[in-house]
Amino acid sequence: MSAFSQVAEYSAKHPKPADITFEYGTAGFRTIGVTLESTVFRAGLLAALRSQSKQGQVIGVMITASHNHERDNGVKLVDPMGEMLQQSWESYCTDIANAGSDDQVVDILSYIVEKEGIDLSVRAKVAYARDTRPSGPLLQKALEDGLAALDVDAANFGIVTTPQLHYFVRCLNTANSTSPYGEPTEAGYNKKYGQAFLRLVEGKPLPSTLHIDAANGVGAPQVLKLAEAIGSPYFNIDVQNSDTATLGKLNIDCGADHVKSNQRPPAGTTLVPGERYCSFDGDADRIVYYYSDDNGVFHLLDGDKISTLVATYLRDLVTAAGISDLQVGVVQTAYANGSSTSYIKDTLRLPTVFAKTGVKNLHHEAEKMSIGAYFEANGHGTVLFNPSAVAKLQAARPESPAQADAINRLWTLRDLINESVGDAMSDMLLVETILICKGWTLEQWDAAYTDLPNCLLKVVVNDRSIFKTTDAEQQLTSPPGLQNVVNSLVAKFSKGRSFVRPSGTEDAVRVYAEAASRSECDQLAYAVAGAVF
Ligand code: 16G
Ligand code: ZN
Repeated sequence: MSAFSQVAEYSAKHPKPADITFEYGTAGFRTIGVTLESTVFRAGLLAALRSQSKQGQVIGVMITASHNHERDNGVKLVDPMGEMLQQSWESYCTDIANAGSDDQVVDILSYIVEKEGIDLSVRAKVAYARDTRPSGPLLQKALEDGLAALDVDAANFGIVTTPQLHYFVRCLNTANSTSPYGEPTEAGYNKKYGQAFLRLVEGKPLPSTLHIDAANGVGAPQVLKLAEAIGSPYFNIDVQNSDTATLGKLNIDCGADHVKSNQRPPAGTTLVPGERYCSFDGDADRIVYYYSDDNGVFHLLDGDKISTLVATYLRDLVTAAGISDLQVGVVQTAYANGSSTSYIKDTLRLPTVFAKTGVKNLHHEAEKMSIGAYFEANGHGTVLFNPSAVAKLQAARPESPAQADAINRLWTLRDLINESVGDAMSDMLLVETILICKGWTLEQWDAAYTDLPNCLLKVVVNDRSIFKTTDAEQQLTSPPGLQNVVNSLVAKFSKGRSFVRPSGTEDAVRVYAEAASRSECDQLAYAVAGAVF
């Protein structure tokens, strides 16, 4: 019996909509949820082959559309260390998702087996989960059919955050290694991160209740479980927008994307000066903080502010540890506010590089650094310690109690950080730890630098594929001549900067602009958008 003998029969239960072309984009497939049945079924088949190509290591499949509308859904594959699927496999995903017939699905599987030299006798293992979206159960069933068609050893992790699934995958694949990542359960996740937090804050509770906007998504129940594991009085939180049961509420007028994009609090939240607020997105892999000053002015602490806070803390710890050749670096995207980049370069004196938008791109750049902090301005990011940094920490011989303490803290921080992917809950604990250790309010954190006024516009064009970029999306190479027009517009404004890039998730082009004043920034953005249109 051929390994694929059951595939066509199962595939027939999940026919591809004839009129849709699917693409494995920046964060996997993402579109209207109910149209994704065939795609998710086929993603299950590919996850099986990917696992076999990785000698039976566990591959993850997450069904989510993150911050997007509740009617949308998506699916992405997670590689063995919890990182995004290797880029060379993305085209296989796109090809199989668009196969026109069940037989063609089988042909593509056979082609991949041949091309990748896959040993089909290896038992495939897949771990999967989903968020709270209404189309989730339907898509989960399609996925389970895909896994059944290839007789995969499958583990359902239920309704969890995207970073929790990434964490489970890494735990499962390191379970028998010399450095297991943790227990692959929700309780194991809460224990690992909660205990690291408690060790770092040394018995100091949060200075005041932290108000968390959970976007009416999966972060709501999960952060409550985390807080319970940490225990009172150490982690007092108030979770708002926690209604995952009522249809139509997910990400609507709330959540990290709403707060960052509109630069205002979630609808219905009146900020009290002196209180602390943060927002997750719908699958809890992004976080932003914010507060109101005494004059009622809203202040956003976005991914750039988080990365500078974290990089400063790590740099100071490395210095205190007396490890001279351990370098902290920062990875940003073109969306990083110009003030943050200047602050990292000129004040912190840390190396910084730019990567293309999308977590996988930042992650790969951060891997090249000893300790690499990467954050998108939208609040998605984490910190990676590469093997050489780990070896240096291991070899470090403290010459004073202060050095011993700093080395110990760096080790414990590694346990607090979800290195597999950006994680709102782990990042929240990291920020809270640093603020407690420094005795800082959000206002004190915010004082490091002042963001330049900035603006992001979406321009719907006939064909976004003609927009091609280089230099981490900061320059256009196509359409010809457009970059020169952008340059001449930028030159007219004080501290002006602008770039144009095609979206990786929507059929549109994005225009970003910043300048010395709000009115200059808006003028620049609309002038560039006009040139694009
Ligand atoms: C995806 C990315 C996010 C990025 C966004 C850009 C992941 C997990 N998510 O949501 O990091 O900021 O796409 O969207 O990589 P855009 O290309 O439509 O502007
Ligand atoms: Zn997300």
